Amino acid sequence: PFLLTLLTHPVFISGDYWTTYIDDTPQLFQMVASQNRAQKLLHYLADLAVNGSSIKGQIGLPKLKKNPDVPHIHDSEGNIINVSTAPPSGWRQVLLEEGPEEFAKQVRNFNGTLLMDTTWRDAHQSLLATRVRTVDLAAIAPTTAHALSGAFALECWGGATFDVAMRFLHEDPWERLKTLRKLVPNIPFQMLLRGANGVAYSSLPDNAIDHFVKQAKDNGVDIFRVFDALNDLEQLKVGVDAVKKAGGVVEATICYSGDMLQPGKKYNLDYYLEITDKIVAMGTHILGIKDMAGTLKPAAAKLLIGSLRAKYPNLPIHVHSHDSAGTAVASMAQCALAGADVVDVAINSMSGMTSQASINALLASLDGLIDTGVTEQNARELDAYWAEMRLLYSCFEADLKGPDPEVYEHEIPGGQLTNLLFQAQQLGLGEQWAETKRAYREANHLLGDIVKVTPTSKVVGDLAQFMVSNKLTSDDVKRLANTLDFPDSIMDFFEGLIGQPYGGFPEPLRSDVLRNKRRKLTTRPGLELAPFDLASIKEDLETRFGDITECDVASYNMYPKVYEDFQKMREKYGDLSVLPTKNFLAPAVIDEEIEVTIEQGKTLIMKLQAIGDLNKETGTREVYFELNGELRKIRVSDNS
Ligand code: 3PY
Ligand code: ZN
Repeated sequence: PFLLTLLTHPVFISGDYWTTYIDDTPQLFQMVASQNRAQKLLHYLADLAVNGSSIKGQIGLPKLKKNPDVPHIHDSEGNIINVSTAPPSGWRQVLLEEGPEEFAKQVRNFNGTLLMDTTWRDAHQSLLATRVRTVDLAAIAPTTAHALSGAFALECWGGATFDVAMRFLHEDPWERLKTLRKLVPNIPFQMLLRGANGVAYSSLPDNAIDHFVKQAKDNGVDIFRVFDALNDLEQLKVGVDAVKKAGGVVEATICYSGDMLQPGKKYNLDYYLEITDKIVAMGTHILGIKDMAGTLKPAAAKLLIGSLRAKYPNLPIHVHSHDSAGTAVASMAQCALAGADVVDVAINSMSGMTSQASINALLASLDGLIDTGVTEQNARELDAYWAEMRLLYSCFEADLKGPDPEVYEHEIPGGQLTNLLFQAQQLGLGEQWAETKRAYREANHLLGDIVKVTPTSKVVGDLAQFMVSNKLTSDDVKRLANTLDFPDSIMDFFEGLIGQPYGGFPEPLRSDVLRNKRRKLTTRPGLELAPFDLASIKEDLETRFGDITECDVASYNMYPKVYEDFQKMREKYGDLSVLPTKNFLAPAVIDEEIEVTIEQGKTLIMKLQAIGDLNKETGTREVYFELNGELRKIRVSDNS
C-alpha cells in the first residue's frame, strides 16, 4: 500500500518528482522516512524471532513477561500526585538561578544531609551489567521528578553507561541525556567522569576532554564527579579544568582505597588529608569521596569525614560507597552524622550487594536524627517500578547471594566484582571464584597496592586472570617477569599511560616487565598527545554517516570503533531505543501486539503473524508481520 501511495501520487505520475519531491511534498517525504524506520524495526524483530537475542552477556529471557507498570505516588494527605504536572522546584533551580558557587554554599548550609540517587547509573552498572535502557528510565522519570524532588541529584550518566549504551544497547547516550533532562527539570543530574580519560579507559588529548565535557554540560549534566583511578592529581586536574571551563559544578573526588583502619595501610588518614589539601588548592565546588569497593567501615567513615569536616568547615562533602561488605547503610549513616553534606543511595530493589545503600534503609537509620529532604513514602512507592525492572533485566543478573566480607582483602570495586563473579559462574563457582579473588589480591600487591577503579581495576583483574590461566604465583611473576608476555593493560600501566601511582611503581618488576619494549613515562600521558582536529573529524564523519552533531564527534573521540559499529547498527535497524525492553531482549510471540512510539503522535503497532519455513538454498526465512493493520514480509538469514 505504501508503494502504491507513492506510485499513484500526482507528483510521481507527473514525472516532476526529481526536482521538487522534497520541497513540495514534505508529508510524503516524512512518510517515506517513517515507513523506513518501521521497516528497520521489523527487521530487528524478525532477526530476533528467527535467531534469538544477540545482545552480549544476555543469559536467558526476561522474567517479567509484561511491560512494567509505573506506580502512583501520593502526597502527605494520601492523594495521588499527578506527575504530568510540573514537579516542585528543587536543587536544580538553585543551581540555575544562583550558579555553582552559591549552589555549593547552600548545599553546605542545608541543615541535614542530602541524598543522591544512583539508580540510573551506578546501581544498574553494578547489578545489571549497565544494561538498563533509556525507555525504562524515561518511563519512570516524571514520577521520579516528583518523588525525589528534594534530592541533591540523580546520577544518570557517564562511567560505563556511555560505551555500553552504544556497544550493547545500540542506543545513543546523548539522546538518553536529552530525553531525561526534558522529563526532569528540577533535580540536578550528575555524571561520573574519569578525569583525563573522559569516559574512556585511557587518556585523550586535553581538547577532546574539554569538548566532551562541554557537550555534556550543554545537554543536561549539572554536576561532574571527576576522579582519577590512581588519585593522580595531574590527571584529575584535566577533568576538573574542563568542567570549570564548561561552567559545571565540580566534584573533584578522592578514591578511597582499602580499610584505612588496618594498621600499616598505605592509604591512611594522613594520605587522604594531604590529597584533600591539594584538591582544595586546585579548586572544587564539592569534595567527593568515592568508596568504589565498599571498604569504608563505619568507624573509618566517622574518622575520615569527621577529620575532613573539622579541617574544612565550609567544604561541601559528598560520599559514595558500595554495599559489597554489607555495611554501606551503617557507613553512610556515620558519614551523615559526621557532617557529610550528601551521601549516595539507590532505590531499594536496585540497592545492596555491589550497589549502593538502600534509600529507605538509610532514611530509617537517620529517622529522628537527620533531615534528608526526601520523603520515605515516595521513595518506597518508586520501588514498585524497580522491583519489576529487576525481573525485566533478570538476564543480566550476576546473582550475588550475600555480602562479601573478603572485600577488605581483595578490594575489588563493586561493578567489577559482579563482572568477575559472572565470569566465574560460567565456569562453575566454588574454587574458581575463590581463586579469582585470591589472584586479584596478589596481583594488587605485585603492582604496588594501587588504587583500584576503572581503568586500574582492569589492570589488576587482567594480571589476576593472567596468573590464574598460566598457573603463576606471585613469586613466579617476579622471577619470570623479564620473559613473560604480559597483557597490554599491564604494559600500559607500567609504562605510565594510566598515570603515576602513589609511592611510585614497584621495582625491579617495572623494569623487568617493560624491558626494552616500552619507555618509562614520568609525566602525564596527555601531554604527549596532539590535540584532535575536531573540525576535520566532524567533516569526515559527515561524509561517512550523514547528519553529525558535536555529540557524535564526542562519541567518536571516546570510542571510535564502538561509534562506527553503533552507526552500522543504526543503518540496519534504525533507532532501537524505542522498542520496549521485553521486545528488545525476547523474541516476539505470535499475535503479540508491540506498540512503539517513534515520534510524538506517531505510533506503530506491530504484530508477528508467522515465521516461514527455511529456504535451504538461501538459508533465509520469511517473517510475516502486521504493521498498523497491513501485512509486511521481512526476509532474514537463519543463522542456526
Ligand atoms: C566507572 O568508572 O565506571 C566507575 O563506576 C568507577 O567506580
Ligand atoms: Zn560506584
